[in-house]
Amino acid sequence: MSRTITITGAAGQIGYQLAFRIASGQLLGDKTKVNLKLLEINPALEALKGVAMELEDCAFKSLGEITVTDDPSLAFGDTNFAFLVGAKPRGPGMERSDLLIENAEIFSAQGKAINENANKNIKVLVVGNPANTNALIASTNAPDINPGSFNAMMRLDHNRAIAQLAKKTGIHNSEINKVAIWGNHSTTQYPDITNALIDSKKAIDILDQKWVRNEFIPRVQKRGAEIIQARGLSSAASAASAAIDHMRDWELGSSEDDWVSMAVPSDGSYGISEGIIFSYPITCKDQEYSIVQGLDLDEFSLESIKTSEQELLEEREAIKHLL
Ligand code: NAX
Repeated sequence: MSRTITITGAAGQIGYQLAFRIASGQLLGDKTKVNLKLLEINPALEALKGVAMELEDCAFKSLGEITVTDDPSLAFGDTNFAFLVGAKPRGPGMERSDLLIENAEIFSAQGKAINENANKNIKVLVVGNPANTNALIASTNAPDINPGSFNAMMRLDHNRAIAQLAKKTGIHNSEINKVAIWGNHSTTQYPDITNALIDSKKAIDILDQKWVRNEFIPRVQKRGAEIIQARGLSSAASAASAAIDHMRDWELGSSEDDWVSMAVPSDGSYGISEGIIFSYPITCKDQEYSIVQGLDLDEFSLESIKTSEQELLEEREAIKHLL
Protein backbone atom coordinates (compact mmCIF):
# COMPACT_ATOMS: atom_id res chain seq x y z
CA MET A 1 0.00 0.00 0.00
CA SER A 2 1.21 3.54 -0.63
CA ARG A 3 -0.01 6.90 0.67
CA THR A 4 0.72 10.48 -0.31
CA ILE A 5 1.58 12.92 2.44
CA THR A 6 1.98 16.68 2.04
CA ILE A 7 4.04 18.81 4.41
CA THR A 8 3.94 22.59 4.00
CA GLY A 9 6.79 24.69 5.39
CA ALA A 10 8.89 21.57 4.95
CA ALA A 11 12.23 23.39 5.11
CA GLY A 12 11.33 24.97 8.46
CA GLN A 13 12.19 23.70 11.93
CA ILE A 14 9.15 21.46 12.43
CA GLY A 15 9.11 20.32 8.81
CA TYR A 16 12.73 19.20 9.07
CA GLN A 17 11.80 16.85 11.93
CA LEU A 18 8.47 15.75 10.54
CA ALA A 19 9.63 14.73 7.07
CA PHE A 20 12.24 12.28 8.35
CA ARG A 21 10.03 10.70 10.96
CA ILE A 22 7.22 10.17 8.47
CA ALA A 23 9.60 8.87 5.80
CA SER A 24 11.01 6.34 8.27
CA GLY A 25 7.56 4.83 8.84
CA GLN A 26 6.72 6.39 12.19
CA LEU A 27 3.32 7.62 11.00
CA LEU A 28 1.81 4.67 9.13
CA GLY A 29 4.21 1.84 9.92
CA ASP A 30 7.03 0.49 7.78
CA LYS A 31 4.73 -1.64 5.57
CA THR A 32 3.14 1.45 3.99
CA LYS A 33 5.17 3.26 1.36
CA VAL A 34 4.89 7.05 1.67
CA ASN A 35 5.23 9.54 -1.17
CA LEU A 36 6.20 12.90 0.25
CA LYS A 37 5.08 16.17 -1.31
CA LEU A 38 7.02 19.02 0.25
CA LEU A 39 5.78 22.60 -0.19
CA GLU A 40 7.74 25.77 0.49
CA ILE A 41 7.68 29.38 -0.61
CA ASN A 42 10.00 30.13 -3.52
CA PRO A 43 12.92 31.65 -1.52
CA ALA A 44 13.16 28.47 0.57
CA LEU A 45 13.17 26.05 -2.39
CA GLU A 46 16.97 25.63 -2.43
CA ALA A 47 16.96 24.72 1.27
CA LEU A 48 14.08 22.34 0.60
CA LYS A 49 16.09 20.62 -2.14
CA GLY A 50 18.75 20.02 0.50
CA VAL A 51 16.14 18.40 2.76
CA ALA A 52 15.10 16.14 -0.13
CA MET A 53 18.74 15.16 -0.72
CA GLU A 54 19.10 14.19 2.93
CA LEU A 55 15.88 12.19 2.77
CA GLU A 56 17.31 10.26 -0.20
CA ASP A 57 20.53 9.68 1.72
CA CYS A 58 18.62 7.94 4.52
CA ALA A 59 17.59 5.18 2.05
CA PHE A 60 14.40 4.63 4.04
CA LYS A 61 12.64 1.43 2.96
CA SER A 62 9.23 3.04 3.50
CA LEU A 63 9.91 6.17 1.40
CA GLY A 64 8.61 6.30 -2.18
CA GLU A 65 8.74 9.44 -4.31
CA ILE A 66 9.70 12.91 -3.09
CA THR A 67 8.23 16.03 -4.72
CA VAL A 68 9.73 19.43 -3.97
CA THR A 69 7.61 22.39 -5.04
CA ASP A 70 6.37 25.93 -4.40
CA ASP A 71 3.11 25.21 -6.24
CA PRO A 72 0.23 24.32 -3.87
CA SER A 73 -1.78 22.57 -6.62
CA LEU A 74 1.12 20.16 -7.20
CA ALA A 75 1.82 19.79 -3.47
CA PHE A 76 -1.76 18.72 -2.68
CA GLY A 77 -2.29 16.52 -5.78
CA ASP A 78 -4.06 13.28 -4.71
CA THR A 79 -2.76 13.67 -1.20
CA ASN A 80 -4.19 11.52 1.63
CA PHE A 81 -2.69 13.36 4.61
CA ALA A 82 -1.65 17.00 4.82
CA PHE A 83 0.35 18.65 7.58
CA LEU A 84 -0.10 22.41 7.19
CA VAL A 85 2.94 23.65 9.09
CA GLY A 86 4.18 26.61 7.01
CA ALA A 87 2.93 29.94 8.28
CA LYS A 88 4.03 33.52 8.63
CA PRO A 89 5.66 34.20 12.00
CA ARG A 90 4.72 37.22 14.08
CA GLY A 91 7.20 39.95 13.21
CA PRO A 92 8.28 42.94 15.33
CA GLY A 93 5.47 45.44 15.86
CA MET A 94 2.92 43.10 14.30
CA GLU A 95 -0.46 42.94 16.03
CA ARG A 96 -2.22 39.62 16.55
CA SER A 97 -4.89 40.81 14.12
CA ASP A 98 -2.22 41.41 11.40
CA LEU A 99 -0.90 37.90 12.00
CA LEU A 100 -4.39 36.48 11.65
CA ILE A 101 -4.97 38.27 8.36
CA GLU A 102 -1.58 37.44 6.79
CA ASN A 103 -1.99 33.78 7.65
CA ALA A 104 -5.61 33.79 6.59
CA GLU A 105 -4.46 34.52 3.06
CA ILE A 106 -2.03 31.56 3.07
CA PHE A 107 -4.61 29.15 4.47
CA SER A 108 -7.42 30.25 2.18
CA ALA A 109 -5.17 29.63 -0.87
CA GLN A 110 -4.15 26.24 0.51
CA GLY A 111 -7.78 25.33 1.29
CA LYS A 112 -8.66 26.03 -2.35
CA ALA A 113 -5.72 23.97 -3.59
CA ILE A 114 -6.78 21.07 -1.34
CA ASN A 115 -10.35 21.31 -2.61
CA GLU A 116 -9.26 21.15 -6.23
CA ASN A 117 -6.44 18.63 -6.06
CA ALA A 118 -6.43 16.42 -2.98
CA ASN A 119 -8.01 13.02 -2.39
CA LYS A 120 -11.57 13.70 -1.15
CA ASN A 121 -10.95 11.60 1.98
CA ILE A 122 -7.92 13.66 2.96
CA LYS A 123 -7.07 14.23 6.61
CA VAL A 124 -5.67 17.72 7.24
CA LEU A 125 -3.82 18.74 10.39
CA VAL A 126 -3.08 22.46 10.79
CA VAL A 127 -0.01 23.20 12.90
CA GLY A 128 0.87 26.73 11.70
CA ASN A 129 -0.42 29.40 14.05
CA PRO A 130 -3.01 30.67 14.79
CA ALA A 131 -3.74 26.98 14.13
CA ASN A 132 -7.44 26.75 15.04
CA THR A 133 -8.53 29.72 12.97
CA ASN A 134 -6.20 28.77 10.10
CA ALA A 135 -7.93 25.37 10.03
CA LEU A 136 -11.33 27.08 9.88
CA ILE A 137 -10.18 29.22 6.94
CA ALA A 138 -8.71 26.27 5.04
CA SER A 139 -11.87 24.25 5.58
CA THR A 140 -14.19 27.05 4.50
CA ASN A 141 -12.21 27.37 1.29
CA ALA A 142 -12.57 23.65 0.58
CA PRO A 143 -16.36 23.28 0.20
CA ASP A 144 -16.13 19.83 -1.44
CA ILE A 145 -14.24 18.31 1.50
CA ASN A 146 -15.98 17.29 4.72
CA PRO A 147 -15.25 20.07 7.29
CA GLY A 148 -14.50 17.31 9.81
CA SER A 149 -11.39 16.52 7.76
CA PHE A 150 -9.75 19.71 9.04
CA ASN A 151 -8.21 19.58 12.52
CA ALA A 152 -5.82 21.83 14.41
CA MET A 153 -3.03 20.52 16.61
CA MET A 154 -3.50 20.48 20.39
CA ARG A 155 -1.55 17.28 20.95
CA LEU A 156 1.60 19.11 21.97
CA ASP A 157 -0.36 20.81 24.75
CA HIS A 158 -1.88 17.43 25.69
CA ASN A 159 1.53 15.75 25.81
CA ARG A 160 2.98 18.65 27.79
CA ALA A 161 0.22 18.26 30.38
CA ILE A 162 0.93 14.53 30.75
CA ALA A 163 4.65 15.22 31.10
CA GLN A 164 4.05 17.80 33.86
CA LEU A 165 1.83 15.37 35.79
CA ALA A 166 4.44 12.62 35.43
CA LYS A 167 7.15 14.93 36.70
CA LYS A 168 5.09 16.04 39.68
CA THR A 169 3.95 12.58 40.80
CA GLY A 170 6.90 10.42 39.74
CA ILE A 171 4.47 8.16 37.86
CA HIS A 172 5.46 7.28 34.29
CA ASN A 173 3.73 9.03 31.35
CA SER A 174 2.30 5.70 30.22
CA GLU A 175 0.26 5.45 33.46
CA ILE A 176 -1.41 8.84 33.02
CA ASN A 177 -4.74 8.81 31.20
CA LYS A 178 -7.70 11.01 30.34
CA VAL A 179 -6.06 14.40 30.48
CA ALA A 180 -7.89 16.91 28.28
CA ILE A 181 -7.07 20.25 26.71
CA TRP A 182 -10.09 22.35 25.79
CA GLY A 183 -10.29 25.36 23.49
CA ASN A 184 -7.73 27.29 21.50
CA HIS A 185 -4.02 26.60 20.97
CA SER A 186 -3.09 29.75 22.87
CA THR A 187 -2.67 30.77 26.47
CA THR A 188 -6.47 30.68 26.93
CA GLN A 189 -6.50 26.88 26.47
CA TYR A 190 -7.81 24.94 29.46
CA PRO A 191 -5.69 21.96 30.56
CA ASP A 192 -8.20 19.84 32.49
CA ILE A 193 -7.38 17.04 34.93
CA THR A 194 -10.91 16.57 36.32
CA ASN A 195 -11.20 13.08 34.85
CA ALA A 196 -7.50 12.25 34.65
CA LEU A 197 -6.20 9.01 36.11
CA ILE A 198 -2.70 8.66 37.48
CA ASP A 199 -1.72 5.05 38.00
CA SER A 200 -5.47 4.26 37.92
CA LYS A 201 -6.21 6.72 40.76
CA LYS A 202 -8.18 9.92 40.29
CA ALA A 203 -5.77 12.81 39.74
CA ILE A 204 -8.04 15.18 41.71
CA ASP A 205 -7.60 12.97 44.80
CA ILE A 206 -3.81 12.95 44.51
CA LEU A 207 -2.94 16.47 43.47
CA ASP A 208 -3.11 19.64 45.50
CA GLN A 209 -5.77 21.87 43.94
CA LYS A 210 -3.61 24.96 44.50
CA TRP A 211 -0.76 23.39 42.53
CA VAL A 212 -3.16 22.50 39.72
CA ARG A 213 -4.59 26.02 39.43
CA ASN A 214 -1.50 28.11 40.20
CA GLU A 215 1.28 26.06 38.66
CA PHE A 216 0.14 23.22 36.42
CA ILE A 217 -2.43 25.10 34.31
CA PRO A 218 -0.33 28.24 33.65
CA ARG A 219 2.78 26.15 33.01
CA VAL A 220 1.09 24.10 30.28
CA GLN A 221 -0.52 27.24 28.83
CA LYS A 222 2.84 29.01 28.64
CA ARG A 223 5.18 26.10 27.95
CA GLY A 224 5.84 27.33 24.40
CA ALA A 225 7.29 30.58 25.77
CA GLU A 226 9.39 28.66 28.32
CA ILE A 227 10.95 26.61 25.51
CA ILE A 228 11.68 29.73 23.44
CA GLN A 229 13.41 31.29 26.42
CA ALA A 230 15.60 28.24 27.00
CA ARG A 231 16.36 27.28 23.38
CA GLY A 232 16.19 30.63 21.66
CA LEU A 233 13.88 28.90 19.17
CA SER A 234 10.33 27.61 19.40
CA SER A 235 9.43 23.96 20.01
CA ALA A 236 10.19 21.89 16.95
CA ALA A 237 10.98 18.22 17.67
CA SER A 238 8.21 18.00 20.27
CA ALA A 239 5.79 19.70 17.86
CA ALA A 240 6.65 17.26 15.05
CA SER A 241 6.27 14.36 17.46
CA ALA A 242 2.85 15.60 18.54
CA ALA A 243 1.77 16.07 14.91
CA ILE A 244 2.62 12.43 14.22
CA ASP A 245 0.78 11.32 17.37
CA HIS A 246 -2.33 13.24 16.27
CA MET A 247 -2.45 11.96 12.69
CA ARG A 248 -1.48 8.37 13.64
CA ASP A 249 -4.24 8.12 16.26
CA TRP A 250 -6.79 9.63 13.87
CA GLU A 251 -5.91 7.11 11.16
CA LEU A 252 -5.05 4.02 13.20
CA GLY A 253 -7.12 4.60 16.38
CA SER A 254 -6.36 5.89 19.87
CA SER A 255 -5.84 3.69 22.96
CA GLU A 256 -9.06 2.16 24.21
CA ASP A 257 -8.75 3.26 27.84
CA ASP A 258 -7.62 6.77 27.11
CA TRP A 259 -8.49 9.86 25.14
CA VAL A 260 -6.54 12.50 23.25
CA SER A 261 -7.05 16.24 22.64
CA MET A 262 -7.81 17.38 19.10
CA ALA A 263 -9.19 20.67 17.83
CA VAL A 264 -12.10 19.75 15.55
CA PRO A 265 -15.09 21.67 14.16
CA SER A 266 -17.46 22.12 17.08
CA ASP A 267 -20.82 20.36 16.66
CA GLY A 268 -22.21 22.30 19.62
CA SER A 269 -21.02 19.74 22.20
CA TYR A 270 -20.72 21.25 25.70
CA GLY A 271 -22.49 24.40 24.50
CA ILE A 272 -19.61 25.55 22.29
CA SER A 273 -20.58 27.61 19.22
CA GLU A 274 -20.86 25.38 16.18
CA GLY A 275 -18.19 25.52 13.49
CA ILE A 276 -15.21 26.99 15.37
CA ILE A 277 -12.23 24.64 15.56
CA PHE A 278 -12.26 23.81 19.24
CA SER A 279 -10.20 21.32 21.21
CA TYR A 280 -12.11 18.58 22.99
CA PRO A 281 -11.29 15.25 24.59
CA ILE A 282 -11.54 12.79 21.69
CA THR A 283 -11.38 9.09 20.93
CA CYS A 284 -10.47 7.71 17.49
CA LYS A 285 -11.58 4.47 15.87
CA ASP A 286 -11.98 3.21 12.27
CA GLN A 287 -10.32 6.35 10.82
CA GLU A 288 -12.90 8.60 12.53
CA TYR A 289 -12.86 10.66 15.70
CA SER A 290 -15.61 11.28 18.27
CA ILE A 291 -15.91 13.92 20.95
CA VAL A 292 -16.12 12.33 24.41
CA GLN A 293 -19.65 13.07 25.63
CA GLY A 294 -21.34 13.31 29.01
CA LEU A 295 -18.52 14.77 31.11
CA ASP A 296 -19.51 16.87 34.11
CA LEU A 297 -17.89 20.29 34.03
CA ASP A 298 -17.60 22.26 37.25
CA GLU A 299 -17.92 26.03 37.37
CA PHE A 300 -14.18 26.67 37.02
CA SER A 301 -13.97 24.39 33.98
CA LEU A 302 -17.02 25.95 32.33
CA GLU A 303 -15.64 29.44 32.86
CA SER A 304 -12.21 28.50 31.51
CA ILE A 305 -13.72 26.85 28.45
CA LYS A 306 -15.93 29.88 27.75
CA THR A 307 -12.89 32.20 27.87
CA SER A 308 -11.14 30.17 25.18
CA GLU A 309 -14.33 29.93 23.12
CA GLN A 310 -14.65 33.73 23.29
CA GLU A 311 -11.12 34.15 21.94
CA LEU A 312 -11.88 31.84 19.01
CA LEU A 313 -15.08 33.74 18.24
CA GLU A 314 -13.09 36.99 18.19
CA GLU A 315 -10.50 35.41 15.86
CA ARG A 316 -13.30 34.27 13.54
CA GLU A 317 -14.78 37.77 13.58
CA ALA A 318 -11.40 39.29 12.61
CA ILE A 319 -11.15 37.19 9.42
CA LYS A 320 -14.83 36.79 8.58
CA HIS A 321 -14.39 38.55 5.20
CA LEU A 322 -12.24 35.57 4.13
CA LEU A 323 -14.76 32.91 5.11
P1 NAX B 1 9.79 27.98 10.72
O1 NAX B 1 9.76 29.46 10.53
O2 NAX B 1 11.07 27.31 11.10
O3 NAX B 1 9.25 27.26 9.40
C1 NAX B 1 8.11 27.69 8.73
C2 NAX B 1 8.35 27.41 7.26
O4 NAX B 1 7.13 27.69 6.57
C3 NAX B 1 9.43 28.30 6.64
O5 NAX B 1 10.42 27.47 6.04
C4 NAX B 1 8.67 29.15 5.62
O6 NAX B 1 9.44 29.40 4.46
C5 NAX B 1 7.48 28.24 5.32
N1 NAX B 1 6.32 28.95 4.78
C6 NAX B 1 5.87 30.19 5.06
N2 NAX B 1 4.80 30.49 4.31
C7 NAX B 1 4.54 29.40 3.55
C8 NAX B 1 3.58 29.11 2.57
N3 NAX B 1 2.66 30.00 2.20
N4 NAX B 1 3.61 27.89 1.99
C9 NAX B 1 4.55 26.98 2.33
N5 NAX B 1 5.52 27.21 3.25
C10 NAX B 1 5.51 28.40 3.84
O7 NAX B 1 8.64 27.67 11.78
P2 NAX B 1 8.41 26.34 12.64
O8 NAX B 1 9.15 26.44 13.91
O9 NAX B 1 8.61 25.15 11.78
O10 NAX B 1 6.86 26.51 13.02
C11 NAX B 1 5.86 26.44 12.03
C12 NAX B 1 4.51 26.87 12.59
O11 NAX B 1 4.12 26.01 13.63
C13 NAX B 1 4.51 28.29 13.20
O12 NAX B 1 3.32 28.95 12.79
C14 NAX B 1 4.45 28.01 14.69
O13 NAX B 1 3.88 29.09 15.41
C15 NAX B 1 3.59 26.77 14.71
N6 NAX B 1 3.60 25.96 15.93
C16 NAX B 1 2.43 25.38 16.30
C17 NAX B 1 2.34 24.53 17.38
C18 NAX B 1 1.04 23.89 17.77
O14 NAX B 1 1.02 23.21 18.79
N7 NAX B 1 -0.06 24.04 17.01
C19 NAX B 1 3.53 24.27 18.24
C20 NAX B 1 4.82 24.55 17.56
C21 NAX B 1 4.85 25.76 16.66
O15 NAX B 1 5.07 26.89 17.45
